Amino acid sequence: MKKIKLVVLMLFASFSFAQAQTLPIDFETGTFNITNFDGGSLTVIDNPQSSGINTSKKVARMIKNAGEQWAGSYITLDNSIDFTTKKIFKMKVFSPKVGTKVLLKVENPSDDKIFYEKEMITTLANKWEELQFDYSKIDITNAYRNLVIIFDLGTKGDGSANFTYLLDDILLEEGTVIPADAPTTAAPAPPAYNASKVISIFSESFTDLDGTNFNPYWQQTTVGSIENYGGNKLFKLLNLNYQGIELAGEVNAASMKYLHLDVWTTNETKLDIYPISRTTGEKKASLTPLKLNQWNSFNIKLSDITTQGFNLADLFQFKIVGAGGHSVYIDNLYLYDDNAAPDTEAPANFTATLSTVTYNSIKLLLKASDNSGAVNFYITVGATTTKIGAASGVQKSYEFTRLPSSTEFTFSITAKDPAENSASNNPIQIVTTTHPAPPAPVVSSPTPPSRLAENVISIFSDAYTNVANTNFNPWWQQSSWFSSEQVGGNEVVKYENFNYQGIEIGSPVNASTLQFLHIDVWTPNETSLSISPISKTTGEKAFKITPVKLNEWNSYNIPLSSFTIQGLSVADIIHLKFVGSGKSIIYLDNIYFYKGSITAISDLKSETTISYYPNPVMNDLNIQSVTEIESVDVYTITGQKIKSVALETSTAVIDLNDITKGTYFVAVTLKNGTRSIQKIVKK
Ligand SMILES: [Ca+2]
Ligand SMILES: [Ca+2]
Ligand SMILES: [Ca+2]
Ligand SMILES: [Ca+2]
Repeated sequence: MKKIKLVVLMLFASFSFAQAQTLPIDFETGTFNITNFDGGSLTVIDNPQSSGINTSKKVARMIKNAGEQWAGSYITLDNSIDFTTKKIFKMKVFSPKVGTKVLLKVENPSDDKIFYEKEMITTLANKWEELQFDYSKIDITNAYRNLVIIFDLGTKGDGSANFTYLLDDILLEEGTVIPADAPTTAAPAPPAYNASKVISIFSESFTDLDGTNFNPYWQQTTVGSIENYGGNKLFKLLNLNYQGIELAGEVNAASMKYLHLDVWTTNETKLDIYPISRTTGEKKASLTPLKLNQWNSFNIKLSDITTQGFNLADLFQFKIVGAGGHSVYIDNLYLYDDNAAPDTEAPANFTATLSTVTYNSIKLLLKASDNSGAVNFYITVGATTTKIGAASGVQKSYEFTRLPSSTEFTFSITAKDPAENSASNNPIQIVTTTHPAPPAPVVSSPTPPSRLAENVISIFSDAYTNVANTNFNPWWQQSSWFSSEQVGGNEVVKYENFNYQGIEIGSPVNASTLQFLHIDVWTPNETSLSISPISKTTGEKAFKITPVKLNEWNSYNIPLSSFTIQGLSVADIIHLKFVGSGKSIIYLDNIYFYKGSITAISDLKSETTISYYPNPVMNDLNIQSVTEIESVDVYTITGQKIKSVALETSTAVIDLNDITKGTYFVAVTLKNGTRSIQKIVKK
């Protein structure tokens, strides 16, 4: 707004000094210290429009005459306004038209550069309405005494009925500003229910579940918030496309019959709510018809949802979906059973049995039936009790994981219905001992040879500089548990409960000038392991590194040609993926791409002097080396080892008579630890 110089104002001002005033101002008694400026004229008159929300006797009338577009008036109060706790201005206004701009400004009486202002717009024509001005951001270290009022700032008045406005009841309140689209009344009060017959998520009429997150970030455009308007809490969804609600844990709602919610909206055209179960996902319930500007109370029959295959016993989220861009207010979101009779019947047929035990997990099977439709199991082990919900008559399995090995556990299990009626055979005790832990590596993996920096790109190794910012445990929905451990003073990566695992390399790897992917693997129980580099452009290609020798380090040098021959580009490797047979343990170390012919300058001579002939080969393959050969292994193109010969000579003759025509890799391991791999063709 254009700044109004107090000095200028004084020239045009007319004064009517009298009794000083403080907030609230209702204009009923006394006179007011009013200053009009630049065409504004504020006078106290008998209420000419006694109706609606203002039937008081006296009001103030502002006539905006021809003058400046900022024409208005101010009231000088007795003292500075106290904004320490109350920061919402309210003022009743009667305007001849919808969309009248109403500016309420406070100013320091001696320095007009110190001010705060808010402008609101009328929503009614020729009716009293209360406007709210949010002063929550005002700098309360300043003093403000003048209350400035300007109607239709930016438009010059003409003194006509079109520029005549009434105002009254200027007051300051605590709380928050209630937006124009908010409910004008409270939602209908829910009936009273027995505690076991209601599960309340959001309502002041019941005890709500603890820990619900009403505004989780699910990439929505919605601005979700809990608002408190005049002591009534509402769940507000502004600019709604969709909104999630996350319960603190699984809720057993199997005994509930209805889902209730109250909805208020000024503009939403389509609204759906989805209960979400941990095991069976989401099911939709449409909220129709949706009437605008009034409370819509919905009671959704849960059997309509459960018959679609929805498990109410592990309800854990809700999703609310709108047409897009509208505002919705929700209150009284709860599940209930409309049968008022208290449940006095205890759960029957309660069984608890041991399912599977491993070195670190114990799985229990639980089952009971109850007339309510729901049963809760309480498993106490040591000082901890875990509550598990189930539907009546449905077997529930529960697994305790990450337990110490070779340890005895005593589980004391009780079954109760939601009304806390106890099964007659409570508690059932199960005593069991976890199995001994599988072997773990005690010696470090083989130390990789020193290599020139340009010949190696390392993902994980203590020997080379690794690619920065690699994520060894991205969430790819795997069952695997990741940890990093020290083995013989050397860091290794451990995946336990391993089914598959991704590694997201910190930046894309261009291995097109390199020849091998090296990896060291130690496992007590995995017998089928494949590794897949994943290229940004060409996807993933697998190579099976079998057989894995158990309880020792296995070193693999996988020719990159075994991936490129399948169509993989090694110029943009972004991830590595490992796939096992499930629930195994693997330790990985020294994961790197390298160029094999040069390990270091000093190794140049020895390695390049290994020769293979003839190639292509019919029967015998001759291998000659200047240093002693330890072993020769023959692999298929997919990495399956089909031949292994242990030697202690510098020449070898490998009989390839018995293998079928095709391409193979021959890996020579020298006594000095270096390894060379050659592609050969069998005719
Ligand atoms: Ca009044
Ligand atoms: Ca409420
Ligand atoms: Ca019962
Ligand atoms: Ca290491």
